[in-house]
Amino acid sequence: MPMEGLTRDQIDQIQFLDIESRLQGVDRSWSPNTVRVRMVLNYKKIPYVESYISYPDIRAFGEKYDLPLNTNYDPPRSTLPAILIRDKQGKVIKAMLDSRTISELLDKLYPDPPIFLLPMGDEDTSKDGTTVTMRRFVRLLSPAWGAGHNIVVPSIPSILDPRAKVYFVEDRAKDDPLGQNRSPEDWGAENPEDDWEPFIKELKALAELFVHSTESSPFLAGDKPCYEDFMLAAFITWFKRGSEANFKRLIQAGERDDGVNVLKRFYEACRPWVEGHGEVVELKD
Ligand SMILES: N[C@@H](CCC(=O)N[C@@H](CS)C(=O)NCC(=O)O)C(=O)O
Repeated sequence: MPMEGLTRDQIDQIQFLDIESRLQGVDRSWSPNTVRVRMVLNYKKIPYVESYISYPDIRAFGEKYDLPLNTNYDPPRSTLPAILIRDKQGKVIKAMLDSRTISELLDKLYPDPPIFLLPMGDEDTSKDGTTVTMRRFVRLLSPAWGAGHNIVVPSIPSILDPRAKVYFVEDRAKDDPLGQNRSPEDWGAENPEDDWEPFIKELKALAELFVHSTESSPFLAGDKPCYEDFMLAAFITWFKRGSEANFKRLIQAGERDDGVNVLKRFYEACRPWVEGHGEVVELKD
């Protein structure tokens, strides 16, 4: 399987692999990692087909295509999203996982419109000091992700297909924040406000990145979305798919002093790319 030097004219089909759920239609896709790649494909208008894999089958998929393991897990394991790229003979000429690695490849193959727009560094580089940098964004998203974990993860088992639910509940019990092997369904604090209060604090800090948002310029870098917007929109989608009530409360944190909700505006602007779907095909050899 050639890894380097892939060109667009070699590509006959891109197949996007997402995680199965029991939700239907545009709601079927829910993962904060897979939705990012979906957004890249949709924003760049890259033709693709898609297939869904249930959690317990991800491992066999990874083995079949000899995908590198995701070392963030202990022990390392195969994860989604993944893509398979086929040539005109239907042969898989590239198989890869990891949302950022996939997005970088897609950006190289389909550079227009570009998605890596944010400058890297911490410093504010714009004249008015409002430029969002990649590091600044990640420094704000990470704690929000951590603080929201015990709110969103308990909502996930109920949206999974039955086999995936069993797998997920058993597997994630090992990560019980109290170390008691509890099902993730039980991870929420006894008083939900104990989870929400710190989460809202982090969300408000994130929402400050949109302080200069306008109707025509609702994204982190202004009027054009970038990869970090996709990270944030996918994160919000995770909450939405798990629980509409959680989503509504999360979005409330985006209310600015002038009454404009910058997170609502942002998410609405991202929705076409969150909800766009390729033709669903069976996973074949
Ligand atoms: N850094 C990876 C993370 C991917 C990841 O952790 N995916 C999870 C689902 S959201 C997964 O596939 N887990 C498989 C499992 O737990 O067995 C990426 O961005 O693609």
